[in-house]
Amino acid sequence: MNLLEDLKFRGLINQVTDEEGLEKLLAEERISLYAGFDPTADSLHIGHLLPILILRRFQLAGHKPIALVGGGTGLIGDPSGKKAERTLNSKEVVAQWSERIKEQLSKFLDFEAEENPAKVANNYDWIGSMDLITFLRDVGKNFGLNYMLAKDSVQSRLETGISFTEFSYMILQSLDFLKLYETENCKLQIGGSDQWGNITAGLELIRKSHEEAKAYGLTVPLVTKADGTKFGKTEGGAVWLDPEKTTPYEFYQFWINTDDRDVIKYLKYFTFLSKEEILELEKQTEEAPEKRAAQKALAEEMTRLVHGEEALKQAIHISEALFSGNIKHLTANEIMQGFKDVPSYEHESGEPIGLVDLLVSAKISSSKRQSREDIQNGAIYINGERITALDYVVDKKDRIEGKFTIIRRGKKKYFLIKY
Ligand code: 383
Repeated sequence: MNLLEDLKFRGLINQVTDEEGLEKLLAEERISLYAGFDPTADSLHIGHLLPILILRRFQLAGHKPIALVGGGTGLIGDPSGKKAERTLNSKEVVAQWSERIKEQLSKFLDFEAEENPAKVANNYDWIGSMDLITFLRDVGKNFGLNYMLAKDSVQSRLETGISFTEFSYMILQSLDFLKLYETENCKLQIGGSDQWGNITAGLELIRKSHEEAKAYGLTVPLVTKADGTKFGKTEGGAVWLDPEKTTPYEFYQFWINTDDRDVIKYLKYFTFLSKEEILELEKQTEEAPEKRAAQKALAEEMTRLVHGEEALKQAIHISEALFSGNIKHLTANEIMQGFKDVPSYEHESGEPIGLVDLLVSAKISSSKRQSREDIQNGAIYINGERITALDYVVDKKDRIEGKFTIIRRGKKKYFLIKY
């Protein structure tokens, strides 16, 4: 299967400017292509993954990907797909976020590849130093007001309001495409479906600047969920690629929880499993959905891809321990990930403390009487082991790596005692 056929099988193509032309080009040459990412936070999230992985798919097929960090455009704010004007972040903050995002992007691409090494670029390098007269004379002249006003990103904001700043954004992104076309012979820009307007504006600019030029745009679909809720959000908010913000365990859990109706689509979108492997998992999901083979494969592939083999092993270890209640063998690091959101109590003195008292202080049981009842009923577990002795004293021996004691009340309610 060639690259475009594979992308089609995976349902990854939303729109292409000239599919036949692109197919021919890809068969003839090793091309450079790019996708842009604005530093609007200190990390990318899974909403950014599809285009990043498309860059990788192109690289695996022999082409040269350029990941562009919008250090300049991030200071302006893309109105595409946004209902309201953005608040501006300071230059220092955007510069700092640009660095982190550049590092994250780099993990997915190969900079050492002999024939087709990846590149990263930052549009602050050319936008940051451009003077106003040059911008208005050399760039702005190519954009008709009617053309700009007709764009979805502008139309959808005419009622609610859009500043001149955000209105101008498409010109900057177009300039990037032209710049990369001229300096890197970059002939294709990819992005999410929200980027179609900006990408085609860039193609216009390239056409106007170079008569014979032929460049292309391709967008990936918006990832949807069968239950109608927004993809990539959990109760805790966005699912980040930064392990400090979303732990590998949480990341793994996010994918494991995929609905049967979505899981095959996500395997196609996000993983590098082959068509045959995916079709096999599809069959297994139809025949034995309760085994969740497809969800497991998805969670494994994604966690390995984003966080690496070691983090994947930990995530599986934590998931199995929490599922079985047998948590004795978790390391402190694994506990921190797995119990990030459970209620915790700091036992400041660190002195030995009677279990009855501890349950009350940590608000695990509502009173001493309740606390005794809970223990006698066999509802209390320390590090996975049931404790029924009323005179049990919690001390050093109960601390995992000297840092935590995990108390469970009933089937599923976990509490973390920190020292
Ligand atoms: C900036 C300069 C360029 C080309 C692109 C850009 C960024 C672009 C944008 N993209 C989104 C972002 O940065 O705002 N104007 O958060 C998202 N992308 C990708 C994809 C997506 C888009 O980074 O659909 C989701 O991830 O295109 O919303 O020269």
